[in-house]
Amino acid sequence: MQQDLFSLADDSGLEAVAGGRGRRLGSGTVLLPGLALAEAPNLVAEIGSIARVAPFRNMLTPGGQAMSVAMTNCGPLGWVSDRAGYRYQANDPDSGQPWPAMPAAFGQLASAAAALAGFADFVPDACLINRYLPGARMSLHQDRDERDFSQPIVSVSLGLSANFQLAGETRSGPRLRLPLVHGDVLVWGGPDRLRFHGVQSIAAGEHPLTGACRYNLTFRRAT
Ligand SMILES: O=C(O)CCC(=O)C(=O)O
Ligand SMILES: [Mn+2]
Repeated sequence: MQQDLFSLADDSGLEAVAGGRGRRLGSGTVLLPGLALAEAPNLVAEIGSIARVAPFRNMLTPGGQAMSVAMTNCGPLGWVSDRAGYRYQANDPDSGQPWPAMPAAFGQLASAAAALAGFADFVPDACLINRYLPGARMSLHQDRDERDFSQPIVSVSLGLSANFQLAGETRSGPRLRLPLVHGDVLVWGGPDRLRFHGVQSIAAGEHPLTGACRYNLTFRRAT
């Protein structure tokens, strides 16, 4: 069963939160449409600087398949996947060097978004940067490699649009299909922290800021 949310206009029936800047999609899930819009050019420039030091790469799943989404990280810890499994580590496995520092603008945006969604004092120690070229997708999964599930996930969308899928705590239940566009920020935590989620195959297109690609920043508190 799939429920479509094509429009988040005021008549969508969703509860407005954060003084009208957010829409509640679940008891611990808040969409903040366009929250990152003003900062987006700076965020994309920072992604470019990070990728010059820690280039995007298609990591291997534990089963040995290359992921369609290319990834890099910034911050004290980075999420990695290879034949040994999923984990966070302080060094880029490709270079052996620490991940690039998290730009101040990244941390500030993540903390502000979490606070607007009702999660005070969120200080991320990891930012996974996903790069989706047209055709790339991320299958339904939970974010569960972090130590403390009382800390939310903050996800920032930049560039080409995506159809985000949001399920419950099982893969098989009803799914919400949520269009995420440039500048949107989605926060999930509390009772929704372990919701399954994924991204459908990105459609071809050109975005004025990112070209033929979508970036997603996922802020986590890993430790
Ligand atoms: O790209 C997205 O919107 C979601 C990414 C995600 O779920 C992840 O990196 O774990
Ligand atoms: Mn995820």
